[in-house]
Amino acid sequence: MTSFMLLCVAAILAIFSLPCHGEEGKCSGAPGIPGTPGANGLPGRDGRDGMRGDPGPPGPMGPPNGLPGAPGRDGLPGPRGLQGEPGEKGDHGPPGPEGRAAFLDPEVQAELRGLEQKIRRLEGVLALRGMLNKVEHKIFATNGKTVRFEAILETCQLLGGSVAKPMDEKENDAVLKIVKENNQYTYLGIKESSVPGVFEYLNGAPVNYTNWRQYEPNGKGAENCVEMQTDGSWNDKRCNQYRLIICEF
Ligand SMILES: [Ca+2]
Repeated sequence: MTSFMLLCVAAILAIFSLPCHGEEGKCSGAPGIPGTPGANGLPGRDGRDGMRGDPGPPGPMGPPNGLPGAPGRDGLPGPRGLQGEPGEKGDHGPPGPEGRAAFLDPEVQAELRGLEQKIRRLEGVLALRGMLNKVEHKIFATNGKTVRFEAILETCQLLGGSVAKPMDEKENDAVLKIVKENNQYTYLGIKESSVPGVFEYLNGAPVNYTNWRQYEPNGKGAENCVEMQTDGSWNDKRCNQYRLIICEF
């Protein structure tokens, strides 16, 4: 043992007597022997939660007669159906804003003046040809044809007028002018009533103006129509003669 201790001392001395190689002549000691490892420390705190994992596989089917599961999610929308029947008509909407009165509208007024002028020109052209004669609010017109009474009635009605029936001297003169210009007698819109010798308008109203020729009417139920002759006088006459068509509008 003594020799071992001596060896140790010799070793330590040898270590101390090693020449120094450090800078500025300082010597550093030799590294010591590492100590023994310490005991384990206390466990650390829990870390943060990890990311949510994938859903697991569906579980096994439950036993029969089990409770029904919750309803599934709605499916995709189906194809568009056929158009339904039209619904009932709705109520009237509220009235629109009030318009401007026609007599205050300069555009409407200008249009009316233009139309009046055009109509007046056309009337002038027709009057010149002996086809039309105007008296106050009535217009008497002919197409120059001669037909039986029934055909005159039909023609005038078809055109939206009626057989000429002068209701005063002015109107009688207006019809007469056309009769003279065409040199043809005409039938008037007057017929014998169920009482022979008593005449009335075609709608059954009593005549309020007449211009019978002397000794007329003389048919006593045999001459049911009334003609105007070229002097403007009236004569009861059978209805099957050809007479000038004169309508009033
Ligand atoms: Ca007669």
